[in-house]
Amino acid sequence: MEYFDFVDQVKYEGPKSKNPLAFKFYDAEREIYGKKMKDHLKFAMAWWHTLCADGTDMFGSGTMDKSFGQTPATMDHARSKVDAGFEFMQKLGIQYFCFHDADIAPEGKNLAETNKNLDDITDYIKEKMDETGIKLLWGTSNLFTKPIFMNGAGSSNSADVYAYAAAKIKKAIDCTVKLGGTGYVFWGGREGYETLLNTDMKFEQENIANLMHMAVDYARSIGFNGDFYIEPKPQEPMKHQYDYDAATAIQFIEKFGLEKDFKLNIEANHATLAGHTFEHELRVAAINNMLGSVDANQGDLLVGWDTDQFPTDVYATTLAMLEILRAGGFTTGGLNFDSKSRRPSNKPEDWFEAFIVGMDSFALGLIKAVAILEDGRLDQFIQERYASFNEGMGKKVRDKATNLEELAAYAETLEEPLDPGAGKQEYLEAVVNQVLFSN
Ligand code: XLS
Ligand code: CA
Ligand code: CA
Repeated sequence: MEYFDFVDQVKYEGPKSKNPLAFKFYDAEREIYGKKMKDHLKFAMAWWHTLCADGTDMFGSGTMDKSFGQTPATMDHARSKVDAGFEFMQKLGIQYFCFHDADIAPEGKNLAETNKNLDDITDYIKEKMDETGIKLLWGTSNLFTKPIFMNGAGSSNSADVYAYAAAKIKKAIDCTVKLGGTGYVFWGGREGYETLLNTDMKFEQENIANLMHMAVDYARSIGFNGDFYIEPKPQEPMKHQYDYDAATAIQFIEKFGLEKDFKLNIEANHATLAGHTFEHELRVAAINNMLGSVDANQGDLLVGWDTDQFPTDVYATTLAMLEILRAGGFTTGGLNFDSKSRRPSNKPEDWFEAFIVGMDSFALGLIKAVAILEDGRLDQFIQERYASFNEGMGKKVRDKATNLEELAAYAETLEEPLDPGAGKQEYLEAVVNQVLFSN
């Protein structure tokens, strides 16, 4: 059965095309900066937003029909989502997907039945993967929706809930390995707390880290050689999160000795919720060798919650791609559209158009980031800005070959006032605008 019969294959038609169901900038096979566009960008479809989310919000029920002709929460529905999902990815030329266990199969009456559903659906997904060549980017377990996780999963006060979470993680790792995934994500939505009055913070954090160590040991024992990722996010849904932003998550990873196996999955909207830019979070990850994968979306800067919009801001995608290129590009990771069409964008055409603008915005970001690197003025400015560390006392500092007494004696020989040099932010912003808009 064909679910999206209004479109055959979404093709690249170039910047002048007015066809809403064509790419204007994403030209998958185009070589740029040493690789094909599709290999730089490694786009992935998020199972949850694309095939499950129906537009429900705090104030209203669903606006989108995602039953795909079947009764929701049945195995027939799960299979029809697989069919619809693979048709969707093929028509858009998307080569990867990401999932939570709960997105792909309905819950059974107990763990054993749920696991059986997961076995059956992953058999079916695997068939489709073999048929189409589409691959799994990463898998994860949903440890936040069920009421038992109300106090957290790895950070739960209940040892039984902790064991249940471990069972879910074990099975989600099995599914990820079975489908050849290159990443496994921990997004700790409920791994935080509401009030310190009821919380042993130190114990909770140690328990989360232990669970991660056990997950690594198990996954390695069954042949997983991909990366684990922590996905930082502040506040939502818990008030205080243990994985607030990239710097906090890196501190956690290093404190608990997880750095050999873990990197970060950076999400644009989570960066802005933490009061950072997307490029800031990418840079913090990159300079710590922790840039693993990216959840590509954008938030609404006028509201304070996680709106998971499709990325359309080319300035932001350009600065993000600049960070990703400077870090050497993706290895195990990619760009997962953790994005949903707006609640009133409720027709299947809208879902295609949402992906098209997201993919085009990142393609433009890639093209413009390469242009910034080739232009060279930004890199050159930064090099010159720190040039005083290339000789004399500056070089001694760089080489860690001096001490406080020597620096103090040197400082007394300097003519005051000192001039550290202008930051020239406006000039640099003008350079970026020129690269963005000059052709
Ligand atoms: C929620 C997160 C979640 C993770 C995977 O805000 O973005 O969807 O990506 O659990
Ligand atoms: Ca995410
Ligand atoms: Ca999000």
